Amino acid sequence: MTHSVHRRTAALTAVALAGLLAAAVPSTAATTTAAAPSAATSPAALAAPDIPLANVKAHLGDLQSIASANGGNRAHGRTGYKASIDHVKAKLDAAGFTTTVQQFTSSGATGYNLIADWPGGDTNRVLMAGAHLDSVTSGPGINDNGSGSAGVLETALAVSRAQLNPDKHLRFAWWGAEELGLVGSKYYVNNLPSAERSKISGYLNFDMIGSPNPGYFVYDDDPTIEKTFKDYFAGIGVPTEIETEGDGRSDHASFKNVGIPVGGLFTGASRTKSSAQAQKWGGTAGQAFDRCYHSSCDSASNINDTALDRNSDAIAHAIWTLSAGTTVPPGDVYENANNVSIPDNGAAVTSSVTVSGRTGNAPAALAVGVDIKHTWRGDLVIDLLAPDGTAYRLKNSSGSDSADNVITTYTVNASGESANGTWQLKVQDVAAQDTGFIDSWKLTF
Ligand code: DTR
Ligand code: ZN
Ligand code: ZN
Ligand code: CA
Repeated sequence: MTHSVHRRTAALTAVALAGLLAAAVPSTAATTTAAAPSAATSPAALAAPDIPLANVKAHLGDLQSIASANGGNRAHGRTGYKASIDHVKAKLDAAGFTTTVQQFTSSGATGYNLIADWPGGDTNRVLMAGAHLDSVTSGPGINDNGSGSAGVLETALAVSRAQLNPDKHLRFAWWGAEELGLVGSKYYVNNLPSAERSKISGYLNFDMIGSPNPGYFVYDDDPTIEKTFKDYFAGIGVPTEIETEGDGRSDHASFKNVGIPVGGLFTGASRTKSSAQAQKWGGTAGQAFDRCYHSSCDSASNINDTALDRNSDAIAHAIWTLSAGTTVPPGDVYENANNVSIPDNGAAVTSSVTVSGRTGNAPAALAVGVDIKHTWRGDLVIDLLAPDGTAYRLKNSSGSDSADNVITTYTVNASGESANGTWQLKVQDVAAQDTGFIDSWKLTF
């Protein structure tokens, strides 16, 4: 994916105006801030497509038919499970994925994992998404976990339709024998060479995403992944809660146990929806999120379409967003070229840039380029202020430094700061005589 780098500086009129304002009215306020130009149009991640609910439902219908034709279930070691694997594999092969069926044995029966790699992307940075495809023996397992399997499948097919070419390599997985104790995903991780494990930047898990009396729960294992999902739901006005019952209870645990960042979504199982939850999500208080959990009634009618639709779209949002890479290649510049006068031996002044459209935190080596025209630069104290107000000292005053101008680039470890927001350069002249102004400054990510 090529990133266009844009350098944006404010129009000259704004520069003249800011200069006049600052000069004509020595600031009595604590700081004078030049108007921040609109941020450089950083290459935001491509927006994910809508995942058609009808397509996801069609996959659930297929899985229901498979269960009905194979003794009423799709459990590990039963014919219904292998038929499910074959069905999903065929769709992915037809869509251009490179598929692998990984066999293992559990409880005396052969189990199968299906791995589907989307060709392209940096194979040293792999984003994975998965769902267990097996049901319990007592029923067809449409919500648990046809829903997650279908949502991941349709997202993978959407990647193919879009011919997505993300920074990261995409890998999708459908696990066997989860109901026997995460057997398939554990087998996959345990048999993955450590060099391959270290390439996995994150694993997203989807186990029960269409519960009939749904809640909207987000795993809180990794902050970046959690935020990606929470931002999505906030964007569609749906409140979420942190998933609290899941630790160790689904396939993400296999990845988390070896230190891979994980996240995921869940709409609830046998726990009861509270009144407060019914208030915010609708549905029925005092009733289980899924009354058919692990039961024969977990069939195609045991699905809430709105929850399935929202969560499927959230899967696509996370895939598109997190595969775009957490940092845009160096060279993405955010600049403010407004002149800001620095009062002699007076209050600090600031100049700001607004960063938006980035994901995650700022880099550990954030380049802060400054161009300050000022005689006897030893008068000056310079700080970088992060969006949350954290100050990073760039330069202390130095009475003996009589040279003119500060035209240099500082490197700041800003990895603890959210990249997006308004960053400020703060400059104060702390000694009488000699004056100057901020000519321009910039952040380079
Ligand atoms: N272990 C899943 C269902 C399940 C129960 N609680 C959670 C929390 C988070 C994810 C999944 C689950 C199963 O029975 O397949
Ligand atoms: Zn289950
Ligand atoms: Zn499950
Ligand atoms: Ca001075």
